[in-house]
Amino acid sequence: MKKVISLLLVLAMTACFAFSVSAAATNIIGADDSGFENGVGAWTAFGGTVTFDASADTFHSGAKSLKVTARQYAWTSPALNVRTQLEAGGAGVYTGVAYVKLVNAADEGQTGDIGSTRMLFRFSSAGADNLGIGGDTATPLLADEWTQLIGTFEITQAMLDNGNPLLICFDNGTSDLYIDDVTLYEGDVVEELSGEDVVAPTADPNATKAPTENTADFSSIAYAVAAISGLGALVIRKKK
Ligand SMILES: [Ca+2]
Repeated sequence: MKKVISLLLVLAMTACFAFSVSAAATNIIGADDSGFENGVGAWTAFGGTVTFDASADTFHSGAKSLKVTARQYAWTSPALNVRTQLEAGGAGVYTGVAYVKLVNAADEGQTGDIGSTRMLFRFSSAGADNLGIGGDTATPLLADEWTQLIGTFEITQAMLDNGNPLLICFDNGTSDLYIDDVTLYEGDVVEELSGEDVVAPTADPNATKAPTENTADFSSIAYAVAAISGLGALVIRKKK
């Protein structure tokens, strides 16, 4: 009987251990597009003219981040079309993470258009389906710390069906920004990743793309400011 109890205890402990170890969340954005170690990747300008390039000035991980300057409007920013990844994952909840830092300390302490930067997932060329994650007027960005923007948003089948670009971009304010480690996950992994030092996967060292300066507009998409519906938005400061 003792042996049976011992065996049951071992089995129970094994089961507890198995359940306590969950698979790490998998970033579905490519390494080059997440970490900017080999240039700007597939990011293009959206909503006006903007200059951006991989920069070694500062970084959240690796050796470079994306430096964004000369933003024409508050909504003008580099944008990454993640339609392919979202179509593959299907309708449902996703979690987005990015790290943002102000280039100029003079922009600190301001709220509204300069102080707040959302990681905005923009789905419609008419601006009707925008989901905002992260920064708000109560949490202005800083120049000496990376701020983690993290939150969930829900992709509907209608968004997948309408054929419009599904863009990640950064909204609000014309301040210059550093951006790094932009990552995207299927499901709600906010609890798992909040406060964690989320970094981009290691880029393929053989995929050497020359850094390029991109000042082109993102096609001719008409932009209209529309209602933002943020879901589970969180902003976390990280010293770096
Ligand atoms: Ca980086």
